[in-house]
Amino acid sequence: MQVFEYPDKSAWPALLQRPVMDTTALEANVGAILQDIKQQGDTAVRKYALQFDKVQLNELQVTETEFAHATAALDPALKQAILQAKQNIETFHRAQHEAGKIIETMPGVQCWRKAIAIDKVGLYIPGGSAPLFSTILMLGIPAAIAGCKEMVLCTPSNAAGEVHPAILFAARQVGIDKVFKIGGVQAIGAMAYGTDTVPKVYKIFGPGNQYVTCAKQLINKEGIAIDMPAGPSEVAVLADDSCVPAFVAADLLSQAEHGPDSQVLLVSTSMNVIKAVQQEVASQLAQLPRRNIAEQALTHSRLVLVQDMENAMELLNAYAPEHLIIACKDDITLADGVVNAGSVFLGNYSPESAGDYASGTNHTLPTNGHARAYSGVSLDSFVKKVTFQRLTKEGLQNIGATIEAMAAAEGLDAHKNAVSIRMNS
Ligand code: HSO
Ligand code: ZN
Repeated sequence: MQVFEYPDKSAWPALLQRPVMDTTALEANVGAILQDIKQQGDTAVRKYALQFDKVQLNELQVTETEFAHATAALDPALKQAILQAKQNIETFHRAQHEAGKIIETMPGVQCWRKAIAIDKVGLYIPGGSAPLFSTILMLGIPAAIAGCKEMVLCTPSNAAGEVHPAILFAARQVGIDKVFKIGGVQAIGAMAYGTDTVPKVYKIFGPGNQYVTCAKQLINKEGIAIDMPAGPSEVAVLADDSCVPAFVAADLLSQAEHGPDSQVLLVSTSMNVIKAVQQEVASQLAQLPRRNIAEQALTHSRLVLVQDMENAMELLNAYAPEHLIIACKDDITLADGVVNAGSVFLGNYSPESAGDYASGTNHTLPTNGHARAYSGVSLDSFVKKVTFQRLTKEGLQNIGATIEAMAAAEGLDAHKNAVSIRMNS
């Protein structure tokens, strides 16, 4: 990990740069696969499963028997953990529900807003090295609370055509029963366009590799909504002398183990802290089964020594991390200074892992600096807010002249007439 001592502001942009992911080179290939799925449906889905995932899929949809086997096969302690996490995530997301209040802006002019669930949503859960069943909770729970009528889940199977039991168990727990053994670009295409087996959805959620990300961007251009622009995972830690270097190191490594392109950043006012964390990272890394991945991520990770906390917060707001851990004695006061971050973890006892799995907050968060303008997934991501209004005759009399004046000034006489005709009736 590279150390930067008191970097000048002019050096910040280079220091805060993310590993670049340019999907333009992929677009032609990914676009061709999507076209094929659009035209050939399930036939194309099977063809690409064989070509890319080396799996011959007869039945695309997971059967009841498979769900039952998964539940029976899963370790009871893991089931219990999933249920506990589910409960906390439900509690936190249920509280995000807003009652649509009727607002009377002028006498007789009532306006209100109602959150209505997106009818059909699709969730994508990647295969690969870690079966991210926790992401099913993070997406499926708010979708269920919002009241989405159709929830579809696509995830690749292994070469034997099996899906990880924890994925099936988690899906069942959140009320998803349509699970398809489809991965990659094919999955995004199948959910975007619909096939004979896979229902078409209106919004697609979930992480994925660069091909999946590119596919999501392409179908988004065709009018299907997506959760957010995705990029590699990242964490920034702000630590002072009150931190426990072993804890900080563990947090940095927990994010580094996600993928070789993950990025971790430590910002501190103390060189002692930086040195101690460095040492801890080295010794903890040696013990990790995924040390190869974490090691690669650490090559583009940074340790930054800054003058003071003000400087630190300015730097971190400029970086806009997906996760921000504040391991400082004034963590609560410092939190007031956070402007750009996806999710913030305060104090020495709030590891990112808590939010990744079970405290209740959502782990689908804006990466790549998008935290400057985007929020993470929440109940809001699964609803549309529809506005309603009802004007009484008196209400229209009260507001009519205002509308007529504005419509006339815009030269839109038909608009003006729609009011005048009523006022004069
Ligand atoms: N840290 C990831 C979420 C996750 N962690 C899932 C473990 N499982 C999001 O950046
Ligand atoms: Zn994680």
